Amino acid sequence: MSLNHVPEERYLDDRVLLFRGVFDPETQARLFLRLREETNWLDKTFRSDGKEVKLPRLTANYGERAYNYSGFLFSPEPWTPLLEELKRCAEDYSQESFNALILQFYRDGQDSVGWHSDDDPCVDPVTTLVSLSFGGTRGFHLRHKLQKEQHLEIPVHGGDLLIMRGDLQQHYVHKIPKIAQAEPRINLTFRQVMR
Ligand SMILES: O=C(O)CCC(=O)C(=O)O
Repeated sequence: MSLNHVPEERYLDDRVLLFRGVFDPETQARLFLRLREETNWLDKTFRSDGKEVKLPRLTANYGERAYNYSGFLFSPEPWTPLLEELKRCAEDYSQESFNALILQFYRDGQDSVGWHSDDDPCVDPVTTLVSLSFGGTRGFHLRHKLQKEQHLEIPVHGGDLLIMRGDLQQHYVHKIPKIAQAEPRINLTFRQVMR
């Protein structure tokens, strides 16, 4: 399918497309504040070695379908007008439609998400995700599941839109590692849940 917009950067045989500064600095800063205030953020815990451990970030799920995300079953909140507007933007850039959204709030450099792929059973193996970022810059790392030396770090800034598509989730994992210092950052990933 042909795209409406031309990406500034392409990686991994066009399975990762990056559109820089889709939202100008003022707009992305305003959207960051609205998303921080208007989202029903959850402070989740998981069990590790018999202990309750906090997820190192706040998280939320909106949309039409429950999402089974890395072992957490979310009950989604309904779309808000703001999230519907951002969904339309994600759909315009990707030429795909989405029915679920996961939001992550990295409060500082100690918040992170570990290596994972978005290949949960509720999504198709060949799928498109659109990731919108607001606030501070973080390094988005991608690594091949088998050839671990195939490792890429892409700095993602507030206002950028990143598409992951094709069979990327089958072959690559991604993460946002901890860093010493970072401004707060909010990330939205729009997804199509099938089951
Ligand atoms: O914060 C990001 O850019 C990535 C978020 C992510 O990996 C996820 O929501 O599954």
